[in-house]
Amino acid sequence: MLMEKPVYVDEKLREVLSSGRLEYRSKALPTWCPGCGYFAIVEGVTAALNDMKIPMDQAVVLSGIGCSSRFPFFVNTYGFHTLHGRVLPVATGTKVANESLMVIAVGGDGDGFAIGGGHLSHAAKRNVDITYLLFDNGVYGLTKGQTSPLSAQGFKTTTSPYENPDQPLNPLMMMLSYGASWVGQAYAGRPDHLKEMIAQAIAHRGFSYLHILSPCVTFDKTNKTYVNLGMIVRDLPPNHDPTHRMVAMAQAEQADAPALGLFYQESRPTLGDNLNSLIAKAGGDASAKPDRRKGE
Ligand SMILES: Cc1ncc(C[n+]2csc(CCOP(=O)(O)OP(=O)(O)O)c2C)c(N)n1
Ligand code: SF4
Repeated sequence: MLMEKPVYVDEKLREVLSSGRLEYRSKALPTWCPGCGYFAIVEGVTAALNDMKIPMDQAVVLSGIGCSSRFPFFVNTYGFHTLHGRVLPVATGTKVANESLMVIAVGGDGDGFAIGGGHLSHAAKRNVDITYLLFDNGVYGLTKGQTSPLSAQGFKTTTSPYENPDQPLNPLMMMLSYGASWVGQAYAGRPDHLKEMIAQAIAHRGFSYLHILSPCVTFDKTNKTYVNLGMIVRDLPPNHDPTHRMVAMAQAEQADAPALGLFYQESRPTLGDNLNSLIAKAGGDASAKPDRRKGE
């Protein structure tokens, strides 16, 4: 039987150092708990930016509030740690103010689907040309383990010792019905695939929603753990057609066996395109807009 080659630390270190992706990491070391899935996401984002050769001064990483939202501190791009649940309006404003920026919004499932839930539909339907990376650990990590709208029914947490009575939202179904033009899912326990999905999401022109399953090793010992997720995640079927929303929804419905990959993609005008059309209709010249990068 063929054994998989073990990964040696010094080999891995050489590979990381020579890849150039550490340039995309800031000097601040992540403050996350050892084993948190978020380490794989910062690796994925920096590796994707490096592979895509996106200059650091053309990228901005924005976040809400939460363990996940500490993210901008750890990458060497422009960044802004905004208010709890408000990353999408800030990301929308950032993109409208400076179309040349590559905007990545990040945050937790509490940030995105509880306090920030009202913003999801608008960013998706307007097709703002940004990438939204949603870190789903199914719990409020920063505030020490309360349930989130994505917590499983029956999950016992610090503030629901008699079990969470609510059924979770289905985030992929929501984003598909809101009109997100790119919808995918990845898992922090599959870092190579995660990096590929982040790169695809960034490359898409329009609103990209990447749902990332990511264990909280401190406040969830029973539910979305590496062991449990590792047993239930699956690849999308090889013949999955990402141009059909209903086909994507059928996959999203199978939430007990989360599929990884690109669920849905369509090409349609972005918010920026539509605003430029409005400017033209009003007799203006969109190309005469000030170029922020030149300080105009
Ligand atoms: C307006 C407001 N309400 C509540 C809080 C407290 N708070 C901070 S982070 C957070 C939830 C964090 O959970 P999540 O977004 O899932 O991120 P995680 O910490 O799990 O990465 C809450 C409720 C806050 N900072 N601001
Ligand atoms: S509390 Fe949970 S989400 Fe927060 S850093 Fe620790 S493991 Fe990660």
